[in-house]
Amino acid sequence: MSKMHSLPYSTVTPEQTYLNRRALLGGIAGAGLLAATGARAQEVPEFQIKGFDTTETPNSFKEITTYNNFYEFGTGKEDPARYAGSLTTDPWSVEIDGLVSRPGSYGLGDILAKMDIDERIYRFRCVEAWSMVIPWNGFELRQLLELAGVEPSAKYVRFETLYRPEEMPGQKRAILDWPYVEGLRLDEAMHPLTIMATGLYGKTLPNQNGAPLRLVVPWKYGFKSIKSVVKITLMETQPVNTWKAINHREYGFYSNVNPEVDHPRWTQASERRIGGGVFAPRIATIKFNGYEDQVASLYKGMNLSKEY
Ligand SMILES: Nc1nc2c(c(=O)[nH]1)N[C@H]1C(S)=C(S)[C@@H](COP(=O)(O)O)O[C@H]1N2
Ligand SMILES: [Mo]
Repeated sequence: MSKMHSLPYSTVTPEQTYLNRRALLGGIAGAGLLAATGARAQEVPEFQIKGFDTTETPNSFKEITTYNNFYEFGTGKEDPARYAGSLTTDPWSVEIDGLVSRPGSYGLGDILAKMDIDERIYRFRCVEAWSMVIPWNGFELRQLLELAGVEPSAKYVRFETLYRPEEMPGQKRAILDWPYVEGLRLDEAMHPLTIMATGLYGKTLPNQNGAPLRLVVPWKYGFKSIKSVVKITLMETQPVNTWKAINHREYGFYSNVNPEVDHPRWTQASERRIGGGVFAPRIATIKFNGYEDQVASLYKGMNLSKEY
């Protein structure tokens, strides 16, 4: 486990720091990855998962931080990069309550000091049929849940984003039912693929990506990955997530990436990789976003076209 936050960051771009580091470590494709970055994404990426990581070439730092969904700052893809600078992320704490043995307010610094910060290159797919490859830094959510002590009766986890309309201009309008809420079943939350991200490209998480702490669940659609989390509640009953509450015909609780179950407005069979350009061929969407071996067992016996 590498402590990515201790990486020096000076005048080089995050991609340079990151790619050099991976080449040094002899990580995925090593120098091949460096050579490939210039001519990225004209072809459909070769898809493979090694350990936790996809071997696809990551999107650039610029792509990942300028094409975002974060409705607290507006509904345009460029709004978060433009307006999220106003968010104060220090001090920050996360309230953990409900069915836990050590409920309370956990300061971010205290949390980070106890977590193993790791690096994960995940494919990330939005229900709107675009995708990216993102090198996250973060820790496994289960570590944080274990810190609070999950009681045996807990079956679900509910997450809540900060509500602070004076810094989040989108919250002054009733675009969504604020604050943004998401949920996972406990076994999904405890899965080693499920992380709380604290950075990307070895750099502190930019506000537009959900600073200082956001969920990432790589086999689910992007909207499950709730940003700027301030509250985590362990529950016995399934929490009501914002998007399902607004439109349950279009958005379910599970929201697993699944090419067999179309959304009424966007195909789920294929996706457009951000940065590939308008002429780049679409990529076939893969069930559970490529993590079928790791997560299919969680849904054994469920009808995924009903529980979408
Ligand atoms: N609080 C909050 N979290 C959110 C959203 C949001 O509007 N508000 N948008 C979701 C959606 S729809 C997507 S696709 C991802 C986008 O994450 P990214 O901008 O880091 O790529 O964040 C998710 N988390
Ligand atoms: Mo999304």
